[in-house]
Amino acid sequence: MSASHHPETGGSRDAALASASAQIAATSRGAAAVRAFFDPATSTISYVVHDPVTMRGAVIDSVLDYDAAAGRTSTGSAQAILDHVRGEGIAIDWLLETHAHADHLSAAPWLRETVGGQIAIGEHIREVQAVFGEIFNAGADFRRDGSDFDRLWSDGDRFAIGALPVTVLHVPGHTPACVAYVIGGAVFVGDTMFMPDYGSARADFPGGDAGTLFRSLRRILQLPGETPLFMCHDYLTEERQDHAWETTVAAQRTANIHARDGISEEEFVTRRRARDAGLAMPRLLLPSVQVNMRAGRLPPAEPNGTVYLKIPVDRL
Ligand SMILES: N[C@@H](CCC(=O)N[C@@H](CS)C(=O)NCC(=O)O)C(=O)O
Ligand SMILES: [Fe+2]
Repeated sequence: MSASHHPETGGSRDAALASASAQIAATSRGAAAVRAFFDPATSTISYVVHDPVTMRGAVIDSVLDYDAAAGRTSTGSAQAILDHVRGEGIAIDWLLETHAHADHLSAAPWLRETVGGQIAIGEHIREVQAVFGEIFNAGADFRRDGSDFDRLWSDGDRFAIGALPVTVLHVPGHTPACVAYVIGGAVFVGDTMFMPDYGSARADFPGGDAGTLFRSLRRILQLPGETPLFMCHDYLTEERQDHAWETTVAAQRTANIHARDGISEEEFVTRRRARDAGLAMPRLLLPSVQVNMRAGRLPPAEPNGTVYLKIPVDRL
């Protein structure tokens, strides 16, 4: 990654951001069809985005349902995505992950089998694989070079979904590998910011960093004010009991409780660290990470044909 692409440098020398801004300005409103799928078990929002002209599409951050007590996976959430894709007649080219999720298993491999598409994530997934490969004592058969994924993105990478241009922004902080997808005129922000009244994602996972998260989040907020932003989670607030996942750059700059205009990096970091100190680990952290670091595939079955997930004791 060149210095001019690095999120920390920001400002006018940020070529990837300039490219994303130009793309947004050149895209007519509503060019991308967006359908959201809310998973109540993990408060995750998955998206199907497609180009209504060519009917090519992408799935972002799909969920494989997991009953931790029973050790059982199921595909109700992913089936809803599949039904939408088939019902609309969308040809899926991409199964996009914003990061290696720590709270749910990805359904990307199941969707790859059923609707097709290539599984893609940010190139810094290698750092996540190195850290968690060691924590899970994953052994030599676990490849830590990102090659379990079909495609790894660098900051500023561009591709297309049908006629919709896409720019990838590396937005680390919540995890080292987080990316945001600028698709046509909208941004799928992953776990960077949440709705204005909830603020931001936690930054206390291995490889996470609050200052880095602040710079990533503020980088996205340099995009044009009217740009729609789609969240990856919504956990509600005391005042708001209806789930919401869409806002704009301008709304975040005015009202985000952690990172609106005028809040310094130092203030953000102090507040973020204080909040993170009181958060419990996500309920599905251990099952999720050991699966998602393998691009959503389960570990290999043991000789009796059963797949086992590991629980590292007293490690986290
Ligand atoms: N209670 C949820 C929490 C999940 C969680 O920690 N989510 C991350 C994103 S992966 C986060 O940033 N949470 C912010 C917060 O809980 O305030 C669970 O157990 O799944
Ligand atoms: Fe996350």
